[in-house]
Amino acid sequence: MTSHGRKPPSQFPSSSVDFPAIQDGREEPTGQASPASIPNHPPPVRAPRILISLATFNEAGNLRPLVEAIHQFLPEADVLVIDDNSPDGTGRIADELAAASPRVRVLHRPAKLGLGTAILAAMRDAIEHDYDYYINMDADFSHPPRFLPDLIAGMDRYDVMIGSRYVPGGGVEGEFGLKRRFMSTGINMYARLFLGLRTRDNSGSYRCYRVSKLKRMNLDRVKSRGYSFMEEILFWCRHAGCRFGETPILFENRRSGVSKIHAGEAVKALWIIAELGIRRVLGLIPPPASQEGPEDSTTNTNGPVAG
Ligand SMILES: Nc1nc2c(ncn2[C@@H]2O[C@H](COP(=O)(O)OP(=O)(O)O)[C@@H](O)[C@H]2O)c(=O)[nH]1
Ligand SMILES: [Mg+2]
Repeated sequence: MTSHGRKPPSQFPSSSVDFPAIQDGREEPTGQASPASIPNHPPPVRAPRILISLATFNEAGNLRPLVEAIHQFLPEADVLVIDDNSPDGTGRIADELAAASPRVRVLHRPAKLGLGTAILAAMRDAIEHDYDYYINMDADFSHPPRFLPDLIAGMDRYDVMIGSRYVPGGGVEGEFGLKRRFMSTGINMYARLFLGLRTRDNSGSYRCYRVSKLKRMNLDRVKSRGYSFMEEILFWCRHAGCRFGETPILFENRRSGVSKIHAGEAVKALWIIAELGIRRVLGLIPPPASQEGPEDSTTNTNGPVAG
């Protein structure tokens, strides 16, 4: 694997969005401090550092306008494109974007290695470069950038914010074929059942994670390489005591290019989730790397509690 255009992550002096503030040197931005624990000189408050990853395989028609749109909504965010040697030249476009903007970096991988491994690589990058929040988005405009501020806003209460199609106000715009709807509803019920998840949208990848929580998890335990990664990582986040929020999004059909999901991948995903569920029921899941952090309190930020 090679990485091009690597630059140190940027510091954000100011922000156009109403961000939850991060206090330097403190893990959790929220929580009640007792008067005795309030220092005379509180640590400086700064805007959070945000990394957004775009995994790409043949997204040449989408990448450039998507990066522009992201920076319209979150000008301070750094974008990491993870391209798996796309035959359509997406990697070259990513290099051009990185050359033109200090906010864009590219990780080139030699071959199509799966969306899950791309997101894992981005999580490791976020940890390595000390970001506060890490967001993943599909690179086909299915995840409209206008919802980015809502994801960020939920991070003052939650460790993982899910851009959700299945909470009030969320949904799918345009055509959502019966087959796809059935698959999506089915996989979500399946994941809730096997993995004990209580969140509604467990299969979408439009999410924001608190990097300090990712840091405390053992990412080497993640088995999924493809699409079951979305459910599996929620399982491990829950295992690590993350608090979950869901904010409604309107998913859109991809603007350009074609989907890369195929039947073999879907079957593999079902098996990985079932195996993890069986290990969970049999008590064979090792304890989290660190036991710190609050228990799961699954809640929606906009709309009723998910349960
Ligand atoms: N780097 C990388 N990106 C991938 C891979 N498979 C899918 N993607 C990207 O992951 C995102 C979701 O994939 P997509 O084909 O749209 O899946 P769908 O929305 O479920 O149909 C898109 O940005 C794809 O370009 C892969 O193997 N490697
Ligand atoms: Mg898509």
